[in-house]
Amino acid sequence: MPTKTDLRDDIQHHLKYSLGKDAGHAQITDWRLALSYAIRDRIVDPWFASTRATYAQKGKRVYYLSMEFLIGRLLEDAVVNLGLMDEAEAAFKANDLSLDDVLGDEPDAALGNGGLGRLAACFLESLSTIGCPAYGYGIRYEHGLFKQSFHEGRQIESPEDWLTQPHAWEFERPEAAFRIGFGGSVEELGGKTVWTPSEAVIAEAFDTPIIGWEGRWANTLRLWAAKPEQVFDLDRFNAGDYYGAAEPENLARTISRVLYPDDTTDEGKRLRLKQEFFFTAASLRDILRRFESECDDLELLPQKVAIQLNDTHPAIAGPELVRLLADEKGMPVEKAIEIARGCLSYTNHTLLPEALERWSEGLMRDLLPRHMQLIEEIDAAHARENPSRGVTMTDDGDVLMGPLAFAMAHKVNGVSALHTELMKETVFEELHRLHPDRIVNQTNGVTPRRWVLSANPRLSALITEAIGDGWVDDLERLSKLEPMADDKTFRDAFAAAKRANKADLANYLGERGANVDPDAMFDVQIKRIHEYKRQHLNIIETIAHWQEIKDNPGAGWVPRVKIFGGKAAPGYVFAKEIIHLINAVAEVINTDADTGHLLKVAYPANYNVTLAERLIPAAELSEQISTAGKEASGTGNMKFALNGALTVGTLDGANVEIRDLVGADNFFLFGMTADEVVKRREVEGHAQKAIDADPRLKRALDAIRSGTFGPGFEGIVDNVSGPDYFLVASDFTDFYRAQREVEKAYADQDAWTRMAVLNTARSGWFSSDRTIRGYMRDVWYSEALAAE
Ligand code: GPQ
Repeated sequence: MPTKTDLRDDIQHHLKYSLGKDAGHAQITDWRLALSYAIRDRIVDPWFASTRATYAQKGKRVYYLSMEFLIGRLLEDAVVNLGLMDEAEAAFKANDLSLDDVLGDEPDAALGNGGLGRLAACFLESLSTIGCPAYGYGIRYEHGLFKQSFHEGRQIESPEDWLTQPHAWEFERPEAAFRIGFGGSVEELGGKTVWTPSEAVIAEAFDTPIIGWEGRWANTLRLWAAKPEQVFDLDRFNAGDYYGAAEPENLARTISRVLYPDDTTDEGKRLRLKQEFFFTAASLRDILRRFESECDDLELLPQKVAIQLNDTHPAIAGPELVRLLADEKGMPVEKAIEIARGCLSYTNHTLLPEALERWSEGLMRDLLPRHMQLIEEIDAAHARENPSRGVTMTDDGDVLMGPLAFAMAHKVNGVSALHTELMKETVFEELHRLHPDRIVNQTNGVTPRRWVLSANPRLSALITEAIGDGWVDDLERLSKLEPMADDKTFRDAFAAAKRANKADLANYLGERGANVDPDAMFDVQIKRIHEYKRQHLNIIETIAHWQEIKDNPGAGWVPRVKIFGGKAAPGYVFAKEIIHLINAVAEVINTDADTGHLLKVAYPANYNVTLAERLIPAAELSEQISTAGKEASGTGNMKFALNGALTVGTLDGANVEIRDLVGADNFFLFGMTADEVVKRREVEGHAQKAIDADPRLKRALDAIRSGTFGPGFEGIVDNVSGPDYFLVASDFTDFYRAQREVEKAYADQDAWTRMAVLNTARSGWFSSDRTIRGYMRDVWYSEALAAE
């Protein structure tokens, strides 16, 4: 270990020698980069120590393959986990700078869309905190998730550009590169199957260390960038064809150019399949190389290697690993399937039919001819082992990636208890019957280091004062707060922390043109915009409530701020109409002099991880209102409960477990159950019946249709009063009732605070440390290590 140096000196050193600036001329970004390098220096030794410990122990490594890692900012996480907040603050104070401004300069690494990508990021942090030897593998997108702005209330997308500034955390590894082929043909040569691709790109590694709590352990996030085999075509350049000369480079780089902005829909693009194969194939090659550097018996692979497929996006890992073992290492195909299955496991994140990946056999054969053959062999082998059940990996000319991932995995997991049961009853019913031990549940979790400790310093200080700091990596210790729910002094301090967070948020929103009263109830729905998540139920209820207030403004209403945040996939027309409607309603309600002091709607643009870190600590009511059976788990719901917000929600995803833990009295339940939803859809004219039975709903829909909020919203009204697949109309009446219960409860502030304390005290189970331990025990069969 190098001798410990002073953080302030190291910042100055990097400012001068890494950035070439003196303090007098340094911009905020220079300071931020100087701090990042100084912190990175402190991560490298524990990182090396972890790697050495892993090699020395020759144990099992976990590989988490994910198309998305929604990591957000890294600097604050690293400073917090190394316990250097105070030192960093002091270092900048000496230069008349605030640490908050420096930390706030970092762009979000938005290499993901939503919950699935953020879960991967929480898992990386927990893997390091626990000391489980692990690698995250993904794509180094040049452009992450698009930026959102609003023009006349409509979503406008613009490209995200996080790499325009130097990315301080990564180490480029030009020596760690693999050639990844596409297309071409397959031949039998001397008893061997040989795939000769017709095109190829180079996958080059970039490593980011991920430091765990107290710097005890650090793992690696390895992201692949696509590079051309040949930088440019010299012949074409010399002939004056400058565009043509650059073509090979452009084509190759396209693969890692941009994150697909779709969330839970399958856009079915050739480039997407290329991206999936690109990073999966590079990762598998890297994994085999590392294995072979330690061991020459490939049959031992499952003892040393656990590969988790984050949804089906990397499901081509099944056939690719079989291909590597069989075609390249000479193992019989059936044996290769068995070995591959011993390594692979698969997490399912959705049951929505439109999100279950399928690729046409034609495309698959064209792009990955050998893999298409192997998929057929895997399918045939599965049918031989399980005769007469009619399970197949193909349907109507498409390869079904869910069944393929299932067949190639030794464990398949759902992400909440309800979702796991529904997997068994619906999409994987037949496969589950054949393999009754394969599906297991691992309810999602979130890292308390980011989502409580650093996002909510006021609450964290209060918790630590009350029960010590052991909760940070043993979150179930929050249960020690339970008795304090009955302690008035503690409740007052808890309420004061929330009030201060709300004041901060009110300032932030005010600077962006939304003036809100920090004493009103802060009611928050933040997530991707999707019909099943039902932001339109929320805004229609808001309209109905506004109409009631307007009828009788003096009736003692509880003032409320309805806060929305979220992006819609650029091609998702209905979701974009919902965004437009929310903004249009905000425009009318926020300028209504009769109701302005009682009801406001705020929709800050460009919701991302950093904005979530602002909103969640200030939230009092968490909206988790998806149609039951549709939200696989949710993870925002857990962050809110931990930060002392009460939930208004349906019995969907992990809401069910949240309610079980925090207690039915501390949760506002409404709506149909998953079973009732299925039955309700059978009722003819269900939407119209619900509207006829509830004059408030009818009046709200009439207001939208008649243009109270401007023209162009017929699509939403027609849907809600017609097919209404997501049962907005049928759940409206109960939602409206639940919201009035919320207000009744909020009117007694002290009783509300008691419920909020109980939410925090009883949510410790939702730490992603618990989730990771579950995977280690039930799926990966791996052990934690300690660095030297
Ligand atoms: N999820 Cl399939 C995504 O964020 N993107 C996706 O493409 C799919 C799922 C979410 C899911 O909707 C949430 O309910 C989960 O909490 C989350 O994955 C993590 O499991």
